[in-house]
Order: sequence, then structure tokens, then C-alpha cells
Amino acid sequence: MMRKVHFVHTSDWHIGFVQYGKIERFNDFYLAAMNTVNKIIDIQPQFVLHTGDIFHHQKPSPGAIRQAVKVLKKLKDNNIPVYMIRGNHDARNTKELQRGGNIISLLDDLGLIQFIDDKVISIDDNIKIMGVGYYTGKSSVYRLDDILDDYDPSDETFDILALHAYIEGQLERNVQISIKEISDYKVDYIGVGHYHIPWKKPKLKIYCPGSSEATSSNDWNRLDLIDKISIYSSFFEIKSEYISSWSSPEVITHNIAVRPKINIVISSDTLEINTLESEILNAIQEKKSIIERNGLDPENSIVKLSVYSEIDVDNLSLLSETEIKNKSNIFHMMSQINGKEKYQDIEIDSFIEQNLEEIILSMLKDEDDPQKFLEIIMDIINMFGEKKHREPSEETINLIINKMNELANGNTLAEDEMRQLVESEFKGGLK
Ligand SMILES: [Mn+2]
Repeated sequence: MMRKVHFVHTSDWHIGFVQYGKIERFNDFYLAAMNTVNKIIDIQPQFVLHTGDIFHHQKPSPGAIRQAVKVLKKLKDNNIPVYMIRGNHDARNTKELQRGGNIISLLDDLGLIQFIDDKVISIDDNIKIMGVGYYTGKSSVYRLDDILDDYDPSDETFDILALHAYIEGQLERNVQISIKEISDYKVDYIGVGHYHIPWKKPKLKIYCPGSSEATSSNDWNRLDLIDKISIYSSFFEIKSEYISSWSSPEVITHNIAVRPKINIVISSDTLEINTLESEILNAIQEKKSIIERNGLDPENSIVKLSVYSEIDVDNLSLLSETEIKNKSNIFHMMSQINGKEKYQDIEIDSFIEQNLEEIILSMLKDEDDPQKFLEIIMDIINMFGEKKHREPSEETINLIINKMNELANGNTLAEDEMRQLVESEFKGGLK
């Protein structure tokens, strides 16, 4: 009898993330996972490999847990087992395991998944999976080596290695496992989570399906963009068969429609605020009609707007982002509007009388280097503290947290840690 494997690889569902503080986004993450699972049920694989970050938080809300249970129960009811490893979001460290287990152990207890961290599991006579959950930095490689020491992949079994780590070639910084290191592992499929954009390296047998929804605008940079508009998330369907050995896996990408994300970059040389505003509104309108032509609802879009203008910064503050957002009727907008002069060059004392918050927001939006961003935050904290000027608004705090989340994706600062930092400094420390 011919031996075959047929499975699905999905990752990074991030259930429970209330992105931008909006309940619609909380629902989006659930829907994306549910739509993924519905499509998996149509495919009828032998099993599902989930490479981590099913939840956005280590301690997900009861609502998020219920969502995950509902989604996973659908697979269980259809007799499709799920093998899952630990991500950095849902079970960041192994501490919880010593204290009775983490949220993934709970899903395992409920019989919804099998938690395969630090284990080699035989699914049947044909298939083995080695699971290595998230470890900080290079310790992933050491952990991986430890586990592989006890295990010899064989030609007879289809061997899968499941990882939650950044692989060389995904991000410029934060390489946790190099191609050289990973190419030494003699397995048939290396399934990777953590990186949120679909990524395939067939020669090395490394496959990363990406997240089921975007947790940051970095995740929008997919290869299947339509005019810089991101409308899909993905999962992989994998097939291989044994003749005299296991054939190279055939990896089919399946797309799930998600809330549209639009990236707009405008360089304008006008010196008129009104003209600049129309240029922005027209650009948004143009993208919206493309979304409509693709059969999706453009009013539900998330827009990231980067404007490079010749208008000097003082005048540019007359351009209202709220007005642009309202006039263009979209779900959510993040904007970075750059004028002719940089605020960073102005002495703090000279702008303390101006609209402090607006200036701070511009500085933060400008900054893409996480370390510098943190430095600005610390400056702001000190500034508000020393001058006892006033407290930043809820909007500012949210913006800082959102922006920090965006920057932390691909860095080591966890969202919870940042939220704590911002909230304790602004709300507790400065009253
Ligand atoms: Mn993730």
C-alpha cells in the first residue's frame, strides 16, 4: 500500500487581541481563526500542525478562551487532531509549566489539542513531530540541539520539526536560527511560526504560513499584495508520499479573506494645506475603489498613511487627521505626517508652550527604531513628571501602546511589559 501524509500547517492566530482598542478587531482575530478552521475541515487533512501564538496573551481573557475553545472544538468534532507548540505570546516562558501548566496545557487537558513542546510525538507509523516552543534569542538553537540529540529522524518516517522562532532571511535583525544551523536537521518538513508573513524555502524544506490576521502593519508586507493592499491571510496544506523515500512536500497555500489593509505613501510638494488634504483623500479613495473591485467592503479598511510634505511643521499641524479619517470613511487610520522641519531639533523648553501632545505624537510616529522610541518615551515620562504640565490623554497613551506593540513585533519587549511600563509611569507615577 502506498504511504501518504496529508496535513495542514497554520500559525499565529493571536486570539484575544483587541487591536487599536477596538472590539471589531477582537472579533476579527476570532473570525480569521474560525474561517481558517472551516476551510481546513473542507480539506479533511489527517491532522493540523499549529506552530504557536494561538492566543495574543499569556493570560487570555475568558472571552478569548471561549473563542479558542469554539474554534478548536470544530476540528475535534470533525476528528481532525491538532498538534501545537508554545509561542512567545501565548506562553512566553516555561515558568508557568512548573506552576501547573500554561494556557496551552489547559487546551490539552480539555482534549482540544496535543501540546507537543519539547517532545517527539509519533502520530502513526508514518509520521513523527518534534515540537520546540519559543525560547528567547539563540537559546532556541540550544534547545533544539538538545531535543534532536535524543532523536534520529529516519528515512521510514515523515519527520516534522515544529518551531516558533525567527529564521535567517525573515527579518534583518533578530535572527534566532541561521540557515546553516537549520539545514543540518535531516527532517522532511520544518514548520515555523512567529514570523507573520507567509514564507517558503522549499530547498531547505522550511515553511512558515504566517499569522491568520495582522497584529502589526509589518505583517501587511505580503507577496500577494494588490496595489499595496493586503486582503488575505494564509495557511498551508502539505502532501507527500512514500515510494522509495518520502517525496519533497507539496505545499499548497490557501488564502483567507481578512479586513483590508491599505498602505499609502504620499510625497507632495504643495505648500497648501487644502491641496495636501485633497491629495491624501484622493489617494485613499483610489485604494478604496480597488478594494471594491476585488469584492470587499472598503469602509472596513485599515489605512496606514505616510505623508512626506514640503509644508513646514507648524502649518502642517492644521491638517487634521481626524478630519481625514472622517471624510474618507474608513475603519481605522494610522498616520505619519512629516513636514519640512524635524521636531527633534527644537529645544524641549521652546515647545512646552505649544501643543505639547501633538508634538510628542509626531515624534513618536516618526520613530521606527524601538530603542530610540523607548528613549523618547522615557524623555516624555520625565518631562511630564518634572514640569507637572498635565497628564497625557487616553488617546496619547493608547497611541503609545499601539505603536510600541507595532515596534515590539520582532523585538523582545512583550506587549504586557510595555503596557505596564506606560501605564505605571503615566497613570500611577505622575499624579
Ligand atoms: Mn505571533
